[in-house]
Amino acid sequence: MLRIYGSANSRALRVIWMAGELGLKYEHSDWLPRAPETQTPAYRALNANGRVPTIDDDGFILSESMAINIYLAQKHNSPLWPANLKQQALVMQWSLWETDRLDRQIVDYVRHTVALPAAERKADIAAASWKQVAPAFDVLETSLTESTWLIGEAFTVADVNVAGALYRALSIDLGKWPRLDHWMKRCWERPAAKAARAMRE
Ligand SMILES: N[C@@H](CCC(=O)N[C@@H](CS)C(=O)NCC(=O)O)C(=O)O
Repeated sequence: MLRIYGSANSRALRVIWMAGELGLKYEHSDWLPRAPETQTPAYRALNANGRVPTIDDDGFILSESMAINIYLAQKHNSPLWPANLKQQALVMQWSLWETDRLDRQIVDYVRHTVALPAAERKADIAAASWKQVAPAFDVLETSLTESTWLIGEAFTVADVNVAGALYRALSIDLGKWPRLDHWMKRCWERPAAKAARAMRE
């Protein structure tokens, strides 16, 4: 049996979305980041970082949301994991790119503009993160002029991983990036995405 550790209100959101895309049944340890359960020796034995998400797939323990989604899609022979080696490499490229260029930056930007109580927001953090977010959005916009989805004409793990990580961008006006905006809407309108999102909102 698959168990997902981590609340939809965390980076586990993208894993829950992927489980939905694959139609997987799973048990859920619905824990928020830094919840006491994530700090126990038992959980640290699964994820030494004490972070979520982690999965336990019949005893196989895996952390890192991007790696989890790639593993699950491969394991279940999903068309979301392309058959072609070069397209597989592009899934890796986009997943690693997002982790490097946007994953923390988008969270910082949204937290310090709207999500945190006004008194806790820091304008310098918002400005510094936007300086990285905006060019990354430009990169996505350019890529999406060349293809319908991130990798050609089929929806793949790359779309789940990048759009899933951009959940916070759903609250940003993306009018300056129309293709990114349209792609985000197409990704987040998928039934599995909507179901995952509903667990958070
Ligand atoms: N790169 C990791 C990041 C995991 C991560 O930072 N998770 C956050 C919640 S979204 C967490 O558990 N934070 C707790 C902490 O920082 O102690 C992934 O994508 O899975």
